Amino acid sequence: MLDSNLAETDAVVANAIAAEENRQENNLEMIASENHVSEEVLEAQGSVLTNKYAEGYPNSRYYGGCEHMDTIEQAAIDRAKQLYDAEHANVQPHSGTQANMGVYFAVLNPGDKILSLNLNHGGHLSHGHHVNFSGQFYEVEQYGVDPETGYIDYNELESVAHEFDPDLIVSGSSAYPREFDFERISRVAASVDAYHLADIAHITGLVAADIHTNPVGVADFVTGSTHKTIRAGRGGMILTSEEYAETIDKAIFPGGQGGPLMHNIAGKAVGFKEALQPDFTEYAKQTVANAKCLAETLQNRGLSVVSGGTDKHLLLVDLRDSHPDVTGKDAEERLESVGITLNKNTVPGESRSPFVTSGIRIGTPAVTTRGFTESEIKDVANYIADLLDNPDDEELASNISREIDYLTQEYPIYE
Ligand code: DSN
Repeated sequence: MLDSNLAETDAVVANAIAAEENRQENNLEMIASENHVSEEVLEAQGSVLTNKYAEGYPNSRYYGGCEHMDTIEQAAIDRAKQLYDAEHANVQPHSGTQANMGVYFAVLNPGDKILSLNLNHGGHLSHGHHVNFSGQFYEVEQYGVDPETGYIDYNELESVAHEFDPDLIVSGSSAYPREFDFERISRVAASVDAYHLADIAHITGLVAADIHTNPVGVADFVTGSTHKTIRAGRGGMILTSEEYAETIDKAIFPGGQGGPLMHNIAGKAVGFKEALQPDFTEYAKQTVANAKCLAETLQNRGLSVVSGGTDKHLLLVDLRDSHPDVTGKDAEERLESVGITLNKNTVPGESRSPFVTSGIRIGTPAVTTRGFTESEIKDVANYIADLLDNPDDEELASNISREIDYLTQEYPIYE
């Protein structure tokens, strides 16, 4: 069995994997939460580690045969602590949402109160949205951005905090293009005797590279995904102080999860080592430079970018002023048809449904991994603007599609 080849034994899955490999190579991946990991991370994730159960933590497992698991998990923990200057790291959460769940389970009781950023203003489902467990187990109030500036309205946040009296305040987002003022949110949290959880899912790579403020040591808990800007194995992590180490570990296992996904933890360890190398800082800087260039070029073409730009790897385009008849869904589909993959996204003050939306979110982590700098990004921004201005022009679409082909061939992902 171990000698057989997937293409021979399961053509359905083998062909879909090959087709996906082809799609990633031949399209521009501009979904802000995605990236292309190294071949080494792929090797670790596709290994025999998937066979092993290792409930528990290094040197304290419920199963035998875990000595190699200990080596791998300890490497991931040590590297995460070094990257983020953290006293304690738990690398077992299966995803960023599971990491948030771990923190909630550790310090909240059902019915306790969470204050977080509104989803339409860039927040995340796991920060208390009613369709998610976090909105069902806890009482939730939200803060938002100033409609004029697109920046978080910290005065509103402060007054809502005093009125609502939360047990935990979440800072962090999946579509807010600006830095959070973590220190200010910690002060607000302290003033109402609440915990502060900073969810850095999207910016784990930028924080690791020291080009974004690090909330470790400022917030009580920091959660993140490990496969977005940090470009490591898929999953989540929690960073905290020694004070909360045991509570957090127990909340993840046995509290919220079973056996750790050791193949993913190996992928985290490998990606974290890559992120500790000097060239990762260059990558992270270029990712942000590319996002700023994209925002500026789109604005020069008359598009409205929420908050007027970005501090990070992503931007949010509000189509309502420039293209009132084009929905986020239309834009996503049209751009996908020429080889630019991004996602429709709600915008502050949204009136359309989340399946339609009035905006698009665009990210630069994956195209920067394949080697793009400002020069390619300017071309891509102009293709996006051209197509939004002329959505029915098939000749234009086919010219852009050809240009994307040239770009993807010039900058391959995997050899
Ligand atoms: N799905 C991720 C994102 O796109 O932001 C968050 O979970």
